[in-house]
Amino acid sequence: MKSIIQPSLSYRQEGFSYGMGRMSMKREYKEYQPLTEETAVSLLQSIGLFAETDSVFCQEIGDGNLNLVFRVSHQESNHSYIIKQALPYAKVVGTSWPLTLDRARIESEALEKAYSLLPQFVPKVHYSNDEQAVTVMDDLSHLVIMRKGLIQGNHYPNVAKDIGLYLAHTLFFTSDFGMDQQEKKQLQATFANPELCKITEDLVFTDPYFDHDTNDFPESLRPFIADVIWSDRDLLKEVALLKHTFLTHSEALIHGDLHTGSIFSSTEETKVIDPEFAFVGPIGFDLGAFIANICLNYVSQIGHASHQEPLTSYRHYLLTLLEDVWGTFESEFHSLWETHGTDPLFQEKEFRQAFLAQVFADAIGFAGCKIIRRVIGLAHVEDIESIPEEQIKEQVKKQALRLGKQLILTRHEIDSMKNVIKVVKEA
Ligand code: SR1
Ligand code: MG
Repeated sequence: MKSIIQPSLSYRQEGFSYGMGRMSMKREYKEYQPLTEETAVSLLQSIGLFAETDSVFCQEIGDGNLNLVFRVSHQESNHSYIIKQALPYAKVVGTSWPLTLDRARIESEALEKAYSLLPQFVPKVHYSNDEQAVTVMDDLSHLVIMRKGLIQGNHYPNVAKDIGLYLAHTLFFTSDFGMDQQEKKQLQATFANPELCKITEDLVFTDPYFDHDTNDFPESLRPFIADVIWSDRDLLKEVALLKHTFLTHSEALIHGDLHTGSIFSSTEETKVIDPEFAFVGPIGFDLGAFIANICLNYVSQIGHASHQEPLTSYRHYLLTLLEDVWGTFESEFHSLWETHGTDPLFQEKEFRQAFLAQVFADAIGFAGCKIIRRVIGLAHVEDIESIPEEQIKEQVKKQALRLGKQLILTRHEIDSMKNVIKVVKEA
């Protein structure tokens, strides 16, 4: 549904009542209300981002699994904002899956934290309201969701280096290496996110390894999954170790869901969005999410032969993203550690190297789990699901499962991105 809201039609939602402008805001709302295209406009007028006399256009554009997303633009100047509102349930399943509204607070606070460190890599938050689970932020529609760009065969020369920098800074400065260790305990409390963590614990680490009713795969894949995944006891042990790391390693404030659908790109710009799964967790998890989604696109490319560039050449480009993200992350993290380390004992070079080697192994293991969940579990990826030819799609899913499993099982031996790339190519 699209709405053009003329000034004469401007509508004030019962429950929202504000004074003029942001600073004099007076909140008198009573209870949470899902926004409509009309009340979304009214909200932006109430907080002074648009005037009551402005003609604005509003559209609900959310295509994710969980939230409402409105784009509100000024008709004459085309200036626009995004309003994101959490629903009290998981949109992908429906009202039968209640979900905390606190994730909106987590998301806006995580965006603000990242903005304070790296304003070039995240949208600016203009307004947030915890009770209404609303965040108003920059509109990034001039950029493309990276996942969609990769499916079309686009190149983004800066994105992997930008993500490497984003991760090095956000993770270092929220870890016990780069911040006051007493304040970090407070950070853990602020970002306690048990319900969203539980989604990851179940959907990434547990359900895909059993014949669970949240799983979602074609029946034709069942014998393969039963044989290659469910009956491999070594694999189950390694996934259990990774799940335990996810549950217990409170290393830094992580994004928590850094797949290629959470990244906006162009040839010049990179912006990270959607940190509603943020919590203080293992540093390798965000790297693993990025690596997994590049690998998923890599295996899916055989089913998207329509673009200009030859398959081998585009795949080669995708593999350079893996080298760039890790190479940039590792050297920037080391350099921040040398110059901004807060604990003298942790400055020991061999400790730093040992720690980052563990982060690398974790990242590769988490990448394997995230590949497998996108084939067996709930919430798939467009890279694979949009393959038009069913037989190719099934082959790609099998290839992804073999690759995910191999990464998990060999993560302690493949100690460089060059070796990871070998595994990807062999799959
Ligand atoms: C019910 S939420 C399903 C998935 O969507 C999000 O993007 C997360 O990846 C989550 O696991
Ligand atoms: Mg998301």
